[in-house]
Amino acid sequence: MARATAILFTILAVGAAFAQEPAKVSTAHPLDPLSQDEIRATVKLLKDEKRITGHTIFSYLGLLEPPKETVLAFKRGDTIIRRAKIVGYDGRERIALEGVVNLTEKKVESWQFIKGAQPGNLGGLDFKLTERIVRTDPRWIAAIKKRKLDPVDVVIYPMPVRGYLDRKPEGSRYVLAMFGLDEPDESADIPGLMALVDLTKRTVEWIRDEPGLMTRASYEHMFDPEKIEAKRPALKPIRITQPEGTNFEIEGQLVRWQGWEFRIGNDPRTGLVLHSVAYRAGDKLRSILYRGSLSELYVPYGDPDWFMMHWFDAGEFGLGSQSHSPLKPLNDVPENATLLQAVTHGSDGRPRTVPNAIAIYERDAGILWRHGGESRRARQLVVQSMFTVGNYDYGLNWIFHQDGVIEVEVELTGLMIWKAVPRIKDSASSHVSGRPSTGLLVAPNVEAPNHQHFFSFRLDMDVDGQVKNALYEMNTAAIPNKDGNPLGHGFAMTETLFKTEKQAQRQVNAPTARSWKIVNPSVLNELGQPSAYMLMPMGNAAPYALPGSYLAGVGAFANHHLWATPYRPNELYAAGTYVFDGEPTDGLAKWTAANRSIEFEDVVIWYTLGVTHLPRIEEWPVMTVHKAGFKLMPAGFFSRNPALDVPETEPPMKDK
Ligand SMILES: [Cu+2]
Repeated sequence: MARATAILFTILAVGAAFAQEPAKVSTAHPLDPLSQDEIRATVKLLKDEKRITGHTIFSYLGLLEPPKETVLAFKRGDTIIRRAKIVGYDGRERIALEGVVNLTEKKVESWQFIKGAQPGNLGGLDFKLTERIVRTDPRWIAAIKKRKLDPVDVVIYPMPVRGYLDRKPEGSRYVLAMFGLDEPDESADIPGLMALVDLTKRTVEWIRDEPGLMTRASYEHMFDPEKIEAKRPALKPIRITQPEGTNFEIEGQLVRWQGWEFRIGNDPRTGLVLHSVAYRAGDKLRSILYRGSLSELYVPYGDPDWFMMHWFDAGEFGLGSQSHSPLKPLNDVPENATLLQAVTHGSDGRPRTVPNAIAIYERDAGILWRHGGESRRARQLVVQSMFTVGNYDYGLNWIFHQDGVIEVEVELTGLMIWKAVPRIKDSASSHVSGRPSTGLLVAPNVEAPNHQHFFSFRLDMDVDGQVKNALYEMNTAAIPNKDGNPLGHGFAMTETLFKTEKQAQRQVNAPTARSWKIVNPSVLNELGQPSAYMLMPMGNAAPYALPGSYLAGVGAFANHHLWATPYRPNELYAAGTYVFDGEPTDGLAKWTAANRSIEFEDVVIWYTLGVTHLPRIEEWPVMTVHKAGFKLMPAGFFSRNPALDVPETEPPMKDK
């Protein structure tokens, strides 16, 4: 079993909103993340009112964003009502709770216990509890001794059940416990042995004890920062400095650059959030994206023996709280980066500061445009953050271009999870035999299994205004001969309006150059075309969980690349609020069952970006970064190339 899994469950909860600059009334905004003081005040109020006890674990403690109308109507200096949203778990009563605290009026506005719901992001609770329950179970002790092992040497890996169980008593929190050895120099899985643990009743419900050959894998070939030798001579430096200063301005959470204006936020669950993304043309600020964020990150594994190995990294491990990883200057980010800290919460409800949590920097981006001898150099603005979730590291970058393009990029790096296998070499024929492969041997006795990563992005598009956006699909195909294409070379693009949620559940399709467009028909450009932004897919992947399988249900959002919903402020997480036990109470599949209208509504689009990861030996013992992403591109928003006015790059002043 994967050693990294233990890390997943033992990560100390650190907490992420950005630290506010010294309080200036003028820059305060309703979308500012909660400050340290606000987090403290929330918990103090809950304690004073005896709503929480020492057994309360905070799964989520962050800003409850004000209603959209309030934000849109906000003017500097207006009174701001601040609210905190809480999702927690009472570790003694073992029940989920949800609440809202009005920090301005110092009162609890709502408080309820959610029977049957199982929050994630509980710090080490599941791990610690599983340890205690399993280690005292006589059946488990007997099974270990039967294998001539000492229970003290055995490590326990609790895995979420993810809907694997046909039925379970309502309210019980379950984990599947797997077992292994973790010695200083080697590691092993204990195949055939598994326990289903009821954390609520604190019992081992069953033990599965089947024969299996234990294989040991040496740590010799594993990633170990201590053993990395820098054998190459250090490279002569490339200096990336901006002696005349940056071209962007930061004011509180507001960033301005090359016509772009947006606010930086942070969600304890989904990490970096961009708010109110707009483009300034003269004195007119044109809205594009009201709110853009990740909504879930789902990682299913393809090894049939590892039926429990699937993760929901946002809902379970808090990308903006316990998984938020500080950026390392000069390595994660270039020399000219501005680094911001973030404030978030720990599972104990205390505020935590993540240093260097978000980087903002300009970078050279090659040629912007060119014809003949006339050309311009492109500059981009990158907003970067990283998350470490167990064995994996993810980058999330929002990249602003000078031509109105917003690029969303994810970076995948870190360590591949691995399992111990008997073989120490692969034969050359294994690549030509047609034998299906569910993983790759990456070191003697070490196999990295096939898996996938599905990022769901929630994009609340407000193209030139909040309401009456419409979603179209564009497909390109050959024109039939009979339709005026007698020579057979003609092709045409067709736009299709989606009127309902179900019509808008779509897949990428390279042969028809499929893309989607969010159109505001009430705003026209100089040529009479409606203002629009298109979502341009790049690479993508489809999930392999068979229809009807337990995993296809819990990972339903990955079944479509595109979803669309009418804006609802509380519909934030594609896989649902409660992903831990695979029985979400909400999420895209459930909301869209109502098949609501999305025609000329305040449309929210959801894009599933998938990566099918078939391990390569060159990704061992640590993966070089793999990038994936998509673009939001203006398509009628402007009346010509908006980057036409970018000036030619001149030599720096001192070189003249
Ligand atoms: Cu991967």
